[in-house]
Amino acid sequence: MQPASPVLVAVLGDQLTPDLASLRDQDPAHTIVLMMEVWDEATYVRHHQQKIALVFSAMRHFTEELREAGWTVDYVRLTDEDNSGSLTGELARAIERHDPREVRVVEAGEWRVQQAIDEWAGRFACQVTILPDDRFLCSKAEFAAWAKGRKQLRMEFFYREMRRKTGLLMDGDEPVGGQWNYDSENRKPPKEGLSAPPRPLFEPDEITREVLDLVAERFGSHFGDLEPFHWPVTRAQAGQAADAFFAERLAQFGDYQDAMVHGQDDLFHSMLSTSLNLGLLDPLELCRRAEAEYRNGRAPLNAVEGFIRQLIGWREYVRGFYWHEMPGLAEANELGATRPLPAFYWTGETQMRCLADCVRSTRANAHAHHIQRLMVLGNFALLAGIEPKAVQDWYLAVYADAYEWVELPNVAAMVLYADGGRLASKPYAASGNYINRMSNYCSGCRYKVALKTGPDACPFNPLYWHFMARHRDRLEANPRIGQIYATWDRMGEERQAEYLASAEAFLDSLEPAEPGWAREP
Ligand code: FAD
Ligand code: DLZ
Ligand code: SF4
Repeated sequence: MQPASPVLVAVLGDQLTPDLASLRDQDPAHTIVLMMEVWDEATYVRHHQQKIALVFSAMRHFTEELREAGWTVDYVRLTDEDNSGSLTGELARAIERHDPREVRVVEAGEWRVQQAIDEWAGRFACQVTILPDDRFLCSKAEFAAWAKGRKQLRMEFFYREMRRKTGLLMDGDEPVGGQWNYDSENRKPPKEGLSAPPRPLFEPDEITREVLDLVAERFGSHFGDLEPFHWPVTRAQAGQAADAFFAERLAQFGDYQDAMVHGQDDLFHSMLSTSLNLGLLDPLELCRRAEAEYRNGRAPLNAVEGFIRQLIGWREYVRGFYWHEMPGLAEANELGATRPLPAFYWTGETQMRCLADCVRSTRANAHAHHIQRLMVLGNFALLAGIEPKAVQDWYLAVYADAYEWVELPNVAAMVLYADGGRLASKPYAASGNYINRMSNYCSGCRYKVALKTGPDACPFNPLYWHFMARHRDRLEANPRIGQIYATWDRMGEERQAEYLASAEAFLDSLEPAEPGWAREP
């Protein structure tokens, strides 16, 4: 008797979860798991070298984990002869090799990849089953139902639904502590000498070393330092990273969530986004652990609620928002921003100390923490009117945790207000004052944060007013920001002209980036 043809389960590079919907309930004896390192995924943007190494190493380690659990894995390496370079091409070759009766795959995290997957059923003779990614708490349909009829999609209301749904930090129907959100207690400026315990660093093993050599050879011209490489690449390492966070940093995460300290790249952040996005950690499990830390008296409510809000609030919300707003979100440019990305985003060569430090961390670690991404790198792009696509490409290329489903809503909607306010109630625009309050950057900067105009003024100061003035028509009616125009009007024409001239002189001095950093020219 002929053996029954197998089921072929395609597992994408960010689906490294043993309980993935496509693997669940399958019989390892009659299943072949297909994993594919392909050129297209490694180069659709020119990812930071550490990101490629992280994804390939985690994929290879996951293969080991699956094999130990009894699965047969057909693993395609980037360097395999005849590697076609695309996921669809490699699936076609695998279908020839295995003649499966069914191909199973969990929906992709990115629109671009999902478009390709949607063509598989028409292209291949066998049955193709596409399953929802239930590693997220909120399905696409659930988000769409919540969003229906709402003009603005505010995270806060979505978040409350997620709290009710999961029961996290709930006392019956009421939020623990009486408030849903302790954001106002997440904004302590850094005190002198603030430092956090170092996060665990994972030394490359043999598998990772081989990948690092491959990346150095094939992708050595991409942005970013490849080494030192310390990311968790296995579920066990990601678990250790989470343990260390809960034991050593969670308690202060809340107070210093928005703080920035020169040269202190992680502070009290969890540094778990890369593991979460690869599927090495389960967000709900992390939230339950965080809640236990609060209930056991080991971490305060502002820290635990803040952490849970990031995961079941922001993370779930931006994913829902992405699928709800695509493909238009990738093209949105409601503020009509057209300036090219300045070269310093890639080179780090700027005298603005805050930006130089954030680009340094980005280059060295393939990471910058949230407030650096939002209020330094993002705020500058917003105020300077940088073209959204260039900013989106930059963020997608430079961070080890970047996938379009999470990057794009944060960049286009939260940072650039390119969606015209579907996501954020107002643009996150700020002058140098904000950065000065929340960091120790300004004291060592060549620019003076106290100066408002002129060549020595902190460029954020005139840029802030330039932005407000050029978008007055749109922003004046916004109740959360419109009152600022009374201050602008009180300045008088002469002072206003000084602000605008200072901003323009600075903008004129910006050197645009050479093409080709983010995408192949
Ligand atoms: P922590 O501060 O410890 O937060 C805990 C977790 O909450 C994170 O690991 C992450 O999973 C989640 N989280 C926090 N904020 C957000 C948010 N705004 N959106 C979604 N999830 C959130 N995060 C990514 O994972 N990938 C990206 O490509 C990405 N791009 C961003 C671009 C911009 C412009 C901004 C403002 C934010 C972006 N973020 C992105 C969100 C956030 O900055 C990172 O998740 C965070 O810095 C990761 O570090 P951490 O794990 O130490 O986070
Ligand atoms: C990010 C990435 C990279 C660098 N390489 C691969 C790869 O070779 N094979 C793969 O399956 N996935 C890779 N990924 C992750 C994919 O781009 C990811 O599946 C999409 O971003 C989400 O749809
Ligand atoms: Fe940044 Fe301005 Fe402060 Fe310099 S003075 S570090 S440019 S905010």
